[in-house]
Amino acid sequence: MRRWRGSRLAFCLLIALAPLRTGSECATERLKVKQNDLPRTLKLSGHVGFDSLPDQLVSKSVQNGFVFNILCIGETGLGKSTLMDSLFNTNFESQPSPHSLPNVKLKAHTYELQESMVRLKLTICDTVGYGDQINKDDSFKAVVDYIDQQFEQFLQEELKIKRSLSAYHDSRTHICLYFICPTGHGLKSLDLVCMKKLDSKVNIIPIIAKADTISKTELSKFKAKINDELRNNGVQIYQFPTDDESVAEINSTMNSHIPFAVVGSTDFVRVGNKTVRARQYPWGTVQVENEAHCDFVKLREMLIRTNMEDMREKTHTKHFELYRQKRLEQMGFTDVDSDNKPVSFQQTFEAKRSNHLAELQAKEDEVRQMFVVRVKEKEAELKESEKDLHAKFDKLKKDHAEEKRRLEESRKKLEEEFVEFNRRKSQMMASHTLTLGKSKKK
Ligand SMILES: Nc1nc2c(ncn2[C@@H]2O[C@H](COP(=O)(O)OP(=O)(O)OP(=O)(O)O)[C@@H](O)[C@H]2O)c(=O)[nH]1
Ligand SMILES: [Mg+2]
Repeated sequence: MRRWRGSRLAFCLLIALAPLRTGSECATERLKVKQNDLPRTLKLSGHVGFDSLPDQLVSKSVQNGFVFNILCIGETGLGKSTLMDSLFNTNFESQPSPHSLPNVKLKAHTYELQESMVRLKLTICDTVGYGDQINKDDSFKAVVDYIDQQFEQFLQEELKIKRSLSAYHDSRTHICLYFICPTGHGLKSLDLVCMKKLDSKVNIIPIIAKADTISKTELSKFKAKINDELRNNGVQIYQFPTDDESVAEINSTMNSHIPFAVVGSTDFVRVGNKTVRARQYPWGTVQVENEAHCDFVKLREMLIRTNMEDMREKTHTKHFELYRQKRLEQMGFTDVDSDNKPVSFQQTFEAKRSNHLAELQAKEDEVRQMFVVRVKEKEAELKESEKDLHAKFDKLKKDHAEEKRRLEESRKKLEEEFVEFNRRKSQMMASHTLTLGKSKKK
């Protein structure tokens, strides 16, 4: 069950309840909790009952169930699925990925788990094809996009007028387990680039996968090297919180064990009179839950038993808050104006709205202006073609008249020639008759 953060919770409850109380009706004295004031212990004449608030919260939370989302990033075959099976002591029946994918994809599966009375909706998201490409420059992009997509979905739900956040399946990534290849030589550039891109978006816990393949002395040097490289490259990894005294000591000890060197297995071996999850080799057995063999128990303790709620809380208050801030700024919302004076959401909205309307009006004017210009251009074009047509028509008319005149002239000429011909013909005929008459007389 949840741990209650005693004094902080009491303080919050007192603040939350203060406005609900009215002086005269109340048997207890009025609560005035100011900043830096210590909460007053009430002198009650009888039992009021708000000390049951924590129980009410627990019962409501248990009723609603919990959501936890894990993102496993690691090269193909590094033991991601086996570790998840080992952590939740079940078999998620995952399929191995091929090595030949052209790019990285993310595959998420949601499972409903129950332990005692507590229900957990667990989503495990796996990278598929991570580290398999020759050019790994863009390998981190699919992961960044996935995380942003989950934030965006939540933000869109939050921004709705009718929100249903209680029924909404929150798929934001609460923890990213980054599986490091047990090379003993430090981090690969892909590891550093990816973790650097993600550290402001998600809680990262780096883990050394298949830690049974590395010797004890090599392992401590490897851990130190990884931590140096993370520090030198400014990669912020998740730190278990130390502000709650009930877990401060264990958490600060565990922070010094990061990156956890883990071993996973789906096999069970009989050791003494117990059956344990283990990997068996010709020379011996590596027990997953044996703290002398690996850090699996430490990881499970930190991830599931002690800090699950902190990871959920940090995802909302730190990473989502940052995403939300950036997105709202992108949308043009701000808390202060150019003179650093506070502006309300409504003012920003009104300003944006009138800006938007002015932009729309300007666009409309521009389109109208463009339309008028186009119409004028078209009109001028039409007038020009009309003029051309008229000119063409006049020319054709002229040509036609000229042709007609020429034909008329030729006709007249022909007629004259015909008349002349006829005249000559009759002349000829007359002279021929005269000649014949004379010869007969002889
Ligand atoms: N030596 C060793 N082998 C392991 C460990 N964990 C898993 N394996 C083995 O590594 C192989 C791949 O394990 P998976 O859990 O399928 O790895 P994965 O990262 O989920 O693989 P993909 O999903 O295909 O990318 C299997 O043969 C496992 O038995 C480990 O801690 N140590
Ligand atoms: Mg797998």
